[in-house]
Order: sequence, then structure tokens, then C-alpha cells
Amino acid sequence: MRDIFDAIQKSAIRIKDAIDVKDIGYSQQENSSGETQLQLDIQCDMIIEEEFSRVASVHTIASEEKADAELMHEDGEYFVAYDPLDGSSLVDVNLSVGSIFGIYKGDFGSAKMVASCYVVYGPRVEMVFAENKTKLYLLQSGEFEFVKEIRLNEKGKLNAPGGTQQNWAPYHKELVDSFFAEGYRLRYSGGMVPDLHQILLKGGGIFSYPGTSDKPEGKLRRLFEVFPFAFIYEKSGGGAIDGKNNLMTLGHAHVHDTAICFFGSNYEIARVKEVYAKNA
Ligand code: P6P
Repeated sequence: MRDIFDAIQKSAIRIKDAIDVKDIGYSQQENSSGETQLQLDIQCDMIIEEEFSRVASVHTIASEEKADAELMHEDGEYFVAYDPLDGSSLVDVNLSVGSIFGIYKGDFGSAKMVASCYVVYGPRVEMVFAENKTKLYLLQSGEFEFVKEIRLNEKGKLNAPGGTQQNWAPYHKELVDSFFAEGYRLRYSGGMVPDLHQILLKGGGIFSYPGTSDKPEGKLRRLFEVFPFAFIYEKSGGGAIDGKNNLMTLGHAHVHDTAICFFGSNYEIARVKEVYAKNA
């Protein structure tokens, strides 16, 4: 695992440089989710693939920017799914973006996840890595320095409601509005990594990306977005559900499968369960 952690650190430093200098024009290509790829998306995907190609313990990789999983080393034991630059379109308005990594042992799948990691490229570059505990690191002078362990409060103050509101189910809108009626503050940038990082570091709250009329199965991808953050939120003392079930009990049929997802402190997750049990 140390060699994977080191490869992620090397990737993060190279990606930060690419963000600072790389032309962020659009390519002529689309990814498997039908999203037009930025040159930067492709560049960051290549950086991570190159770093993992040097790690013998990595058997297979899967990426948001690749149609299918790719074999790295026959004798490797880890399967790594990653989103190389989540929210990349936010770079051209100078908002924070991130890389997300799900580390699985023996095969991909929620039951096989052994560690999870994300990197936030913002005013500072920070990394969160979870195995048994959730640990925060800060990039300083070319090294990621350990800062602290992260724990969520039982109840928070932040509400990050994703998805197009006109396409929400009425009961989902009532749920979101009920948190605001309790005084929760809106914190949503459209970047999954900074939005979930903020809730983690500011003590808690709720992030939601529901099923909508245009995306009934949600938008966020199970292997390299949903499971990694579900793992981290659970290891931080919070919860992660699809409205009814723990996200870490869900299977997947394809590398790019999505899921309806809620990540948050225990009080907020319980409220989601209550509403979805009655309506969904
Ligand atoms: P919406 C970015 O495109 C992304 O994949 C996540 O980073 C983010 O949480 C979500 O989509 C935002 O989607 O539909 O709310 O704009």
C-alpha cells in the first residue's frame, strides 16, 4: 500500500503543475459518460497511469477517462479506480478541483475496498487518505506532511445539494429545504471533492446527489467517486447511503455505473433515511 500512496503523491504534484500551466482547451473526445474531455483531463489521466505503471502491486486500473479497465501488472494484488481531475471544468473559473482514488484488493467492488484517497487542488494542495482512520496531509515544499486525523461531528451545519433542482422529486426538495429551515448553510461549488472536503473539515453536514428525472440513477460514478467517499465518510464516523442502503453494500455491473448518493454526519443521514423510507 505504501507504494500506491507514494504513486498518488507523485501524481498529485505533477497534476498540480499541469493545472498551473496546461492549456485547458477542450479536446475532440468524449469520456464514457458522454462528457467532452478537456486536454487537462487526458493529461492528468496519463500522469496517473504512468505513475501506477511503475507500481508492481497494481494489477488493474480503471479511470473516468478510460472506456474500460486496463491491466498493469499480472502479479499485482490491487485494483485502483480513479477520477484524475474531478470537476475539471471548474479550472477555467479558478475554483478548486480534485483527484479521487478507490483502492480495491483482488478485484473492483465495494466489498473489496481497502483504502481510499482524494487530493484537493485549491489555494493549498491537500490529501486525505483513509485505511482504518481518515488522515489529512498538506503539500509543503514538495512533500505531503501529516496534519491530523479527521472525525465528523454527529450533526453539522453545511448543506450541499447537488443535481438540477427542477428535476428533483418533491420529497427530495422538501428534505433539502428542511435542513435550510434548521439554519444549515448552502455550500455547493459543483466540485464533489472540495464540497465533500469542506463538510469533512468543517465538522459535518450533508452532501446529496439524488436520482433526478434526467438522471434517475444519479450522476456520480460508483467505483471512482461514490465508493471512495463513502469509505472515507464511514471511517470518519459519518454515513453514506443511497437513500435507503449503505453505499458500501452496493454492487456494480460496469466500471462507469453511477449511484444516488448521500454523504454526511449521522443526524443528517438518519433524516434522509426517514424521508426516503416514506417516499422513495
Ligand atoms: P451538478 C463534476 O462534474 C461532478 O462530476 C462532481 O464533481 C460534482 O459533485 C457534480 O458533477 C456536480 O453536478 O449536476 O450538480 O452540476
